[in-house]
Amino acid sequence: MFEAFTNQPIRLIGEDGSRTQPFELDLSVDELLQIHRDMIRARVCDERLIPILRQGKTSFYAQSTGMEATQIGIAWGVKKKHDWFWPYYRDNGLLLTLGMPMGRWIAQLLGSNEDVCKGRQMPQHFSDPENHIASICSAIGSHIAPAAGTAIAQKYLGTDEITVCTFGEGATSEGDWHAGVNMASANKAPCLFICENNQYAISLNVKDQTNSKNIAVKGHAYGIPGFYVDGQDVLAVRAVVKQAAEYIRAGNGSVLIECLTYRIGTHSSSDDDSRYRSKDEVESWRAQDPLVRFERFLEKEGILPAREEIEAYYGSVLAEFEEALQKSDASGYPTWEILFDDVYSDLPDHLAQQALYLREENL
Ligand SMILES: Cc1ncc(C[n+]2csc(CCOP(=O)(O)OP(=O)(O)O)c2C)c(N)n1
Repeated sequence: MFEAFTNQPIRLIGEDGSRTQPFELDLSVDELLQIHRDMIRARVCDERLIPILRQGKTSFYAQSTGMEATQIGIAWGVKKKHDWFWPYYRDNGLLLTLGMPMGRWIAQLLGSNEDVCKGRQMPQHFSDPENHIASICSAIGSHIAPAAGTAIAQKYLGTDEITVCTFGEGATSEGDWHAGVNMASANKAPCLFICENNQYAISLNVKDQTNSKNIAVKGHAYGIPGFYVDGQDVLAVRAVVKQAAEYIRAGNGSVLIECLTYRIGTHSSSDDDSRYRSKDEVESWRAQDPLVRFERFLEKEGILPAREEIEAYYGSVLAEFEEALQKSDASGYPTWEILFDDVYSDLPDHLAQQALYLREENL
């Protein structure tokens, strides 16, 4: 059992890949290797999306390199296609590991005809009802209260689903965050709030974001447990998320988890990070790569695949990416006419007239 409100982040694997404490591994070798592949898949896609952005195929992207242990650990601690998710725009590893097809994500980034929203959401504001992933909200913190509402509905309906809501540490300074966490807690709603603390809200360092010792302690204010976890340790994140999910499913109300991680890339495609952090700092975190740490662990356990096998997997993910990209691009792009679709079952007269006008103008 992990304790809430620890002073140090909960950790199972050290930098060198060895166990920091004795623990029983409740994952098979196949599962451990799948976690490794999930981390690689997230990393490859993230790196591949930068040139896609520079080629102008999409106009916005939020990188997640360095945050794979947090995001893949979360996905492995919950019940996929069962629990419901209110993620945020940087959750690339989470969406892929929850089962959202890569092609569906790429179509959303491109806004092509294959996109479920046909380009009517901002790029990287994905959704995937099939995998219980709600649409991304651009206004920071604005998805916390809807997540609390989802959890209250789950309790009311008597399901054994839980709601998982992720956000950056910047979101915890928004009024919406406090209202939402309070609402979930006061209703003893089955809601798991997870802060992916990557230490910067655009240019603002977490130390200037809050005077609290960390984010997890904010659980005290709402009477819910707050767990402080090493977000570079995929097994620790998965184990704490799993324990919290079981506690919530047993009817104990909400939980807050903070995963301490780092954003290696820039905040978004329109950010110059040299204005607010040093190269040395970025390099020191690059040296604490969660993927490398997990590989060291697998090596110590004697189950790390041969380098050629790992390289082959990188290649297969790249091939999957290129195929999905080409397929999405080839599906074409929506015209203005979709503006009038999917909102009303019977288009009101004034909109029908506007559509007619645009068609006559041959726009
Ligand atoms: C209500 C609101 N205020 C400001 C912004 C502009 N904004 C976009 S992302 C961001 C930083 C969010 O930081 P954090 O929650 O820590 O997540 P991160 O991007 O670091 O993963 C801000 C301030 C916004 N989208 N919404």
